[in-house]
Amino acid sequence: AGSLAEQQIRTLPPSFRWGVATSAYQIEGAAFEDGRTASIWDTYCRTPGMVHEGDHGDVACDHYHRMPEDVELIRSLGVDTYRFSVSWPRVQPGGTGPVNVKGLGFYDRLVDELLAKDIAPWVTLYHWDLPQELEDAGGWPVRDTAYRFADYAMLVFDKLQDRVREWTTLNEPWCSAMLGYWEGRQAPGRQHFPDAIHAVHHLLLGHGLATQRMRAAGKPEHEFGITLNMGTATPATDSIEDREAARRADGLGARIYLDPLLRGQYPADIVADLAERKIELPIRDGDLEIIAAPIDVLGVNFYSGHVFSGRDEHGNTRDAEGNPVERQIPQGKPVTAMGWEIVPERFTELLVRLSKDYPGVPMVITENGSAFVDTPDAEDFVEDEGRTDYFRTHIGAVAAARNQGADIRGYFAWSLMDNFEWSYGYDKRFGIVRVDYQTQQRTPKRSALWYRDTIRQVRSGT
Ligand code: GBH
Repeated sequence: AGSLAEQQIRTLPPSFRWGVATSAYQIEGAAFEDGRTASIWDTYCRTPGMVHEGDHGDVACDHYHRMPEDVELIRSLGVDTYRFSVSWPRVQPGGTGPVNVKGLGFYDRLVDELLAKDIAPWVTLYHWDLPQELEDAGGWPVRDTAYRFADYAMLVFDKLQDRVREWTTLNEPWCSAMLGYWEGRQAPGRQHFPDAIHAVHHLLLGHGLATQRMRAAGKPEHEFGITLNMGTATPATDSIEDREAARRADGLGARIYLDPLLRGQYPADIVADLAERKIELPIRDGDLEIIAAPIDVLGVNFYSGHVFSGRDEHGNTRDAEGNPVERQIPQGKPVTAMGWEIVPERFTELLVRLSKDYPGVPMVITENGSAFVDTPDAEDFVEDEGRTDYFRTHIGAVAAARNQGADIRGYFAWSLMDNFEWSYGYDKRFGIVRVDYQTQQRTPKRSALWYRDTIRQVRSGT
């Protein structure tokens, strides 16, 4: 029998794809070796007060020097695919000009190492590490950055396309735009809403330009896509202001990306909201056709879902600047160490909704996972029951969505190992493998063993 989640998981087909995911700045270290230049994250980490305890990615998991061992670790987990990102300033220092042969050589060796162990490489071209020089020239709010990104993408594609089938352009453009240029909680730490909206368009344009060029240079078997982070936005009550708050949260969180990518136009309600604030998307003729270049797979990163109210604590529907209120209302559910509520049923809801609103695009869960305060134990912090439960219920939720008609082809656990958790530094641990940062020793946690056994069971149909 087993739990409901376990029963759901057993309905996944033997062909379902299983992986683990990481990103360059979070694990590589070797921040200034072999010609790599600074990214906006190197700069942000050195800005006092931005990152927990002044942590940075100079060493991180030292993966750059331990890559072969780490690939062996991946193999031992029994996954068939490894999702990693390429560091732009490593491959093209400064973000323009010729390729840095040594930097690109690292990914060349990584791909060979993976293939030698029968693990498919899944490349993400941009996981937030913009070369600092491009930020100095204006960053994502300026149009030129989109063209620079497409040039960089081609440098990587030319070298690896003979061995890499799966290509993701961007990881979570919402984070790059909104956390980077509006909330300032991520690099480059700017706080200007119109800049963030310009960044949205140029990120999408960069995705489209890169996708078109890679598609033209590639083979039919290549698959191209983008990864979006999405949750759910539920109105707290049936009131008009709560429903409006949820609509806006979903609009700026999901539809402003999904609609241009998959329907060729920005959502009219959000364009109207922006116009009311005198903000315009910097669209030029032909941009929407480029952005809507066909994709083969939509990457979905899910962590939590939220309930929204359109009123603040005092009952006001407008904030001090006159903008409509959008307040998240905690539901009293258990939370992870990030404070994010654990709501696997929302994951099913999101995936089923995507399959209905944007039919015809296969989905892959490119990230899902959790940080927990791993409790010390005889095995040294590896008895991570909370994380294991999170995986069980969320993979069950994916299977449930599949059974309701969502076309989901695979799942990646975030993350292979504990790593640099952005503004939270090394304080928050998402790994299924523990990293002792003093010794760089890797130890699989209980969740890793559970994941390995689950994959084995699904593959064998037992
Ligand atoms: C991902 O981003 C990243 O791709 C990855 O690099 C990172 O390590 C991982 O997640 C873990 O954080 O404050 O309750 O509203 C996740 C981005 C953005 C997740 C916003 C949750 C809202 C939570 N996220 N978010 S809440």
